[in-house]
Amino acid sequence: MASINYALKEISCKIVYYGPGMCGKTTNLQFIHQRTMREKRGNMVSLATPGERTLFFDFLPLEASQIHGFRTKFQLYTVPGQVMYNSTRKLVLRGVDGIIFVCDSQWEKMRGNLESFHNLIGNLSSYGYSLESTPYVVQYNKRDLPNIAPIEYMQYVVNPRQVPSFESIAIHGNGVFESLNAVCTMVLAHLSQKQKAGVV
Ligand SMILES: Nc1nc2c(ncn2[C@@H]2O[C@H](COP(=O)(O)OP(=O)(O)O)[C@@H](O)[C@H]2O)c(=O)[nH]1
Ligand SMILES: [Mg+2]
Repeated sequence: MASINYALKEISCKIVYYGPGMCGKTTNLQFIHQRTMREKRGNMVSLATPGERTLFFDFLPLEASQIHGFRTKFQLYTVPGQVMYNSTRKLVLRGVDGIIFVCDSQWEKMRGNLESFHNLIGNLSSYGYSLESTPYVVQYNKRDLPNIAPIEYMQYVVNPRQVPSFESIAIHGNGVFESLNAVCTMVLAHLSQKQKAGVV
C-alpha cells in the first residue's frame, strides 16, 4: 500500500505492469524512462533473473501533483512473465497500489493473456487483495501487428469488469503515457477516498 512519509511530505505509490512474457511490459518502462526529464525520475534498475528481467525505477510524474501539500511519487515495476517465475511475480505484487495489465493483441497470445489474468487474480488473493479493491487498467499492446484480435473480443476475454482500457504500440510509445496517467489518477483517487474514510 502507498507509503506516506510525513517528514518529507511525500506519498509513494507502487504501480506494477503485469502480463504474459514478451507482451511489452519492459518496453513500456523503457519508453517512460526515455521520455521523462532526468530530474523527474530515478535510475532504471534491472534486477536480473536467469531468463528474463524484472525492472523498476523511481518516477516522479511531470504534474508532481500536490495532494494536501504532499508530493506524489510512483515506483513502476514489471514482473517476469514466464510460468516458472511465479514466486517473483507474487513478491512484486506485495503492497501494490495500481496495476497495468498488459496484453499481447496477437490471436495466438490470447490464451497466454487469459492465463496471466487468472494468475494475477490468484496472486493478489494470496495477499488478501482483489481486482475489486485494486485500481487497474488494461492495455492492449502490439496494435501495429497484422494478426491481432479485435478490441471487443479482447475486452470480452480479459476485461470482464470493463475497467478503463487502452490500445498501444509500446515500441513507438502510443498509449504508454495514457495508460500510466489513467492508473496513477485512479490510485490517487483511491488513496484520497481511503484517507477520507480514515483508513490511512
Ligand atoms: N510490434 C511490436 N512489438 C512490440 C511492441 N511492444 C513490445 N514489442 C516487442 O516485443 C518484445 C517483447 O517486449 P518486452 O517489453 O521485452 O516484453 P515483456 O516480456 O513483457 O517485458 C520485444 O522484442 C519488443 O520490442 C509493440 O507494440 N509492437
Ligand atoms: Mg520484461
